[in-house]
Amino acid sequence: MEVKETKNAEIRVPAEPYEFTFDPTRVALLCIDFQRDFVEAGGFGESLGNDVSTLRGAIAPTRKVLDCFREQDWMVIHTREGHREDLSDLFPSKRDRGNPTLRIGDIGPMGRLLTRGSKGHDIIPELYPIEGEVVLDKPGKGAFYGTDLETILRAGGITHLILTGVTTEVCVQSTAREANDRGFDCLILSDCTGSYFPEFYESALHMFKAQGGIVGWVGTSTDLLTAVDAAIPEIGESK
Ligand code: TIU
Repeated sequence: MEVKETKNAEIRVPAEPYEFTFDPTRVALLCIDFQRDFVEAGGFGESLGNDVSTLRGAIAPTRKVLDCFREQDWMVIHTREGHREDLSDLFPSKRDRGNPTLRIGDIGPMGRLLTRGSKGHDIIPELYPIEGEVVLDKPGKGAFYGTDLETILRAGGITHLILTGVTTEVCVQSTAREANDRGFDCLILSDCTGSYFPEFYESALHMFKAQGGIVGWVGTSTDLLTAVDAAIPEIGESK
């Protein structure tokens, strides 16, 4: 007799350094800091001297993964780096680092840089959260630092994380390391993350997967979506 796959089937994704497997009831998608301030002109990223166009390639593939998670009703968490309007949670060391022309809290073309409530601080329209998704404000680079992310994940029974976001070697890397130390298995999708520095993007991905996956696994959105499709055929049928 043919055994039908169920929603609880293990999903197996080709990845490096080896296959990443997860129980779909225990997985969450992290969309890290897809904010106008990093991805669009006139924001915090540009104020640091960066070419923000280098990040835009990550948006379309992340949208496909987001659509898949929404369709499956799997947990989605969006993070936003930024600070309270009174800047009471902003360390002087972070405000003054690099002596930029515009600092966090100063007014730029999209409002106050990296300040909650400003246009620049918000998530880009292409990946905008919908009702039921977690939006997590964080004052640091890692998404676990100074937030209730770990509580949310543990309460939801989450053990496996799919990581997308910007920038690869800053907030994504910090978050992956924090997650790894807390016992979460992380798959970083290489086409769903971006850096202002191509060499840092490459190095960060190498570091994740080196030494048998010392921080986590690296894969692609296509391989993830194909694996989900194969394990849960109704995804394809409902499109
Ligand atoms: N500057 C840089 O590459 N990144 C950040 O400041 N924050 C995040 O990565 N979100």
